[in-house]
Amino acid sequence: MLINVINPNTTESMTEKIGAAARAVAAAGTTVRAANPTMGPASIESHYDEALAVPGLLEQIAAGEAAGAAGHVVACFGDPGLDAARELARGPVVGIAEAAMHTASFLGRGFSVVTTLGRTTGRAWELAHRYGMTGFCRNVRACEIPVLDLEIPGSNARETITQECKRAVEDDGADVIVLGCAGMADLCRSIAEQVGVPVVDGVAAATKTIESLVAQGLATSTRSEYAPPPAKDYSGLLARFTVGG
Ligand code: 2AL
Repeated sequence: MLINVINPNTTESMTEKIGAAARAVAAAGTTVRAANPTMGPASIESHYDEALAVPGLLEQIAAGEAAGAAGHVVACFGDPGLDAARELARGPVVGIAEAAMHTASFLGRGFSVVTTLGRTTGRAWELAHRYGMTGFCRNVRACEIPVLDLEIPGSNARETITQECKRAVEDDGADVIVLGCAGMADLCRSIAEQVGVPVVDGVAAATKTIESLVAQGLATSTRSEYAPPPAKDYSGLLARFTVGG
């Protein structure tokens, strides 16, 4: 099966990291297409970034569909464009925040999210509410690390994030840690070793969730809200997003 794993920002080094995290857990028969948009923000850490990342993300959903993808992963912790992606795709679409939170809920009574900037914590809480996870989500903690700092070799991001995870265990009573950014995927194992509780990377969790849904023959319901969008013209810079043209 082909899984389309989309980094919705345009930073290729992060896309490579995300692809490696997905391939590390993928089954023998799974091929991962790791891609990012050619237009949009270099990282997603504001509502403005998130809104403007969505058109490029939807183009990559369409490209994955054309390549025959059985399912899609939206690999940004704000789960941007998830509903729109579900309207476009035939197979299932899973966001890394929803996959990570659900996976964490299987592993303990409560989890804390450890993320990048404080300004992204409101979105993470909003997603916890949406996914029915407030009974499990003990806290959302920020490290005040900008997303692109995770791409700087030799930065002290790993140490800062590890310390925040330790505080989450001690101060929040978290049984499980959820990493709050796709750019943290490569740090998951080493942080888990140092923190001593399960640490969930959403890229791995979402990739395995897609494999599971596809293996069960399950795809998004098209009964109502997630039916394909109605045909209509789009104009100006968005003319190529015209539906049914
Ligand atoms: C993210 C993420 O996963 N990718 C990105 O560009 N921003 N999330 C975050 N909380 O900063």
